[in-house]
Amino acid sequence: MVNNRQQQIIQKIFKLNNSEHPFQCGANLYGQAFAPSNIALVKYWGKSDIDLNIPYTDSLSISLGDLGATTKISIENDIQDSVILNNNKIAENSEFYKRLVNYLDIFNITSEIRPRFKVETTTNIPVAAGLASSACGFAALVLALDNMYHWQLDKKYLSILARLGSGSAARSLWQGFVYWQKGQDIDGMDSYAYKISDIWPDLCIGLLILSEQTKPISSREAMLKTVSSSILYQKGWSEQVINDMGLINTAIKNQDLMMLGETAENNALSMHATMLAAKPAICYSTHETVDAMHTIWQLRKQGLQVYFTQDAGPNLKLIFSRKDSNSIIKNFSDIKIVTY
Ligand code: 2P0
Repeated sequence: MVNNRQQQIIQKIFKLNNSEHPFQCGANLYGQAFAPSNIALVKYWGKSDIDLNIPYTDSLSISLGDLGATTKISIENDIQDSVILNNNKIAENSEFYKRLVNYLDIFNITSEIRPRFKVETTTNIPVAAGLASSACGFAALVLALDNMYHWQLDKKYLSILARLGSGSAARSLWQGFVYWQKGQDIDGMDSYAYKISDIWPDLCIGLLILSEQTKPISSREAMLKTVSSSILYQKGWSEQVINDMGLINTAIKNQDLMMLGETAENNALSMHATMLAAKPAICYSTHETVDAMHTIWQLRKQGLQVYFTQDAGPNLKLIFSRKDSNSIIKNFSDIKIVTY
């Protein structure tokens, strides 16, 4: 179902850009783009506006280099869109298909029938890593549309458009450290992300896949339940984010691994604490997750500077220094280290 408030955003952006309607601009035969996946060091958790994906708090992420999604979009000569993910055609009755088609529908701000599209996406993220594939997916789609229709939109507007698909997609348009400001406007026109700095050369991220079980609850659903029922969230999360944001910004400025790692780890654990305090409790950690946390804390006691962050799933992302890569691999043989 097309949401009018989302369409008002599209209208505003194209008016500000002095452009015609999104699908009435002259089109190339196809558009193509890559967007990196990102992981938050200060998490986005909870929406003040569910329709517009406006978050309650700011968030800050690090992008994952060449791990992400590449999307190609072209006109489909058919009565419906086709969606292909990693060479598999997606069924039209699946939630994934419906979410993508609904997203394309919001760009159709005229009364005419919009063109039908073929959307082909390939991802190179380890399938079970729980690496917010919706983030790089919607970011790559927006960039591919911009490329196909020559919108030439400012990245701030592309970030807003990506946000309408998935909140964390607002941050997937840049490499490096990216800041998503929640904004003040009730129409969401100032809720967008921007790059704050490059990743410092010595910093490493490792993906530790611990469980391939499907998630017990989607992050979208889990956010809603946490906001409505967790007193820890209601009384503490905003303050936690304000405090952590100050620390992470200082850590980035000073390239201080200990400050960055300790703050990101505490932020992730606090986010999960808000979920554990929801009614009923939401717990993404498995016993493998908890065992890995204890291993990391033990290694730290022994002098290895390694920290973790955890998103809406059981897997961990490790934060460490490049010079310690061999020690990390020795302790976590299956780890995938992101290269920049
Ligand atoms: C983040 N996560 O900041 C947080 C931390 C998961 C845990 O953003 O409903 O897929 O599409 O806006 O962006 C995952 O949630 O949710 C997420 P929607 P999204 O990365």
